[in-house]
Amino acid sequence: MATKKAAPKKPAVKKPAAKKPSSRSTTKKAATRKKSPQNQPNVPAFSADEDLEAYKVMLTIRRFEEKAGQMYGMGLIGGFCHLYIGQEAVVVGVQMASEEGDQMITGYRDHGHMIAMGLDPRGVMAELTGREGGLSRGKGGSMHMFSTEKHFYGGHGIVGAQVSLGTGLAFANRYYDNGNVSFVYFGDGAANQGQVYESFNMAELWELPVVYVIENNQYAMGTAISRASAQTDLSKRGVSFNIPGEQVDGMDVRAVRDAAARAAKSCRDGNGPFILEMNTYRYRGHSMSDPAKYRAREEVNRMREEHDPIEQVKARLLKSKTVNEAGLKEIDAEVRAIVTDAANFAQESPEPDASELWTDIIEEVSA
Ligand SMILES: Cc1ncc(C[n+]2csc(CCOP(=O)(O)OP(=O)(O)O)c2C)c(N)n1
Ligand SMILES: [Mg+2]
Repeated sequence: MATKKAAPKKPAVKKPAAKKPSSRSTTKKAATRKKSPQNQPNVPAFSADEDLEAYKVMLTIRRFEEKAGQMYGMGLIGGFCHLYIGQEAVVVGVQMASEEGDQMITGYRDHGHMIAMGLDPRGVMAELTGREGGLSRGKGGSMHMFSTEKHFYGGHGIVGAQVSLGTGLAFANRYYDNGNVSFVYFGDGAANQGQVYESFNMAELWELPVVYVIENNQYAMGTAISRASAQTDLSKRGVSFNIPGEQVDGMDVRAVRDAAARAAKSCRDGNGPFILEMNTYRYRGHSMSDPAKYRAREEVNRMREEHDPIEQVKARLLKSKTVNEAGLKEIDAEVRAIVTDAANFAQESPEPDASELWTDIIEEVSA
């Protein structure tokens, strides 16, 4: 299920004349680039259709993840499995602000990103079960899925690795002057990785069209951000590189789309990178093997009860009478059918043939 695009195929904004990264621009933008205000108080409203679309995609991600959790418990999924439950508004809001051709790259908590980008839930679930019908033909698993066709570049198990790779995607966009933006997602823990800052430096120096989306879910495995980070305002992490940053309520899909749209426009206007710190929360443990004993149950319950991204949209839909309770039940049934179908497909698809052990290892390039 694809999130409806908010904008036409290509950006209408006029881009500056092509300038290759190697041109060593000496124009400094810092003086002309205004620092964005923190925590936008006035979040632009969604239309009823936008709320409905956001609701359906977020619900699909949540139900998909719940199903993946169950299947893991039944032994149908092996290895690592990191669920995205609680963080749905981040990827759905960003996707609503993105345009055709924009790339996304993230870490291992990646199932929701693929569903939001319109990849078939069957392919995602079959990858989790390690079957031939999976997006990486059953050889990647939960953390290593790609679809270059849909501009999704993974799926990475090494914390922070996607940041330099995603900056490379932005380098290509700049080099080819194709108007595309690279959305690079990483966590609060990854934000302390050295390569993130090497990437920031190059991205600003070469004015690369990259939006760094920091999904601050407050924990890196069992470590709370305040225990691991000297600077917990992650929107400020680009200050010494002159990269503007903004803190965003990552539980409100409207705030996410608004911030992502402004950041992407800034990139397309030729202003270089942008940092968005999405304040969000994961309800489940770090991975399926984490009992999450490092935080109080009340903390999780409070987030679920007071800030749940899906409940917020649901309340708006009911208030505006866009749907009634019966309509919501219908949507839920529709979404459950998609997820059940994906789960069945993932169990019926055969395991990869043993000969597949020898394929996709080395890319043969003819001279
Ligand atoms: C280079 C590297 N170091 C350590 C790990 C082990 N590790 C896996 S996830 C993780 C925590 C990352 O937390 P965060 O960036 O906040 O992402 P989240 O899991 O919260 O989405 C760590 C330390 C790893 N995979 N790669
Ligand atoms: Mg985290």
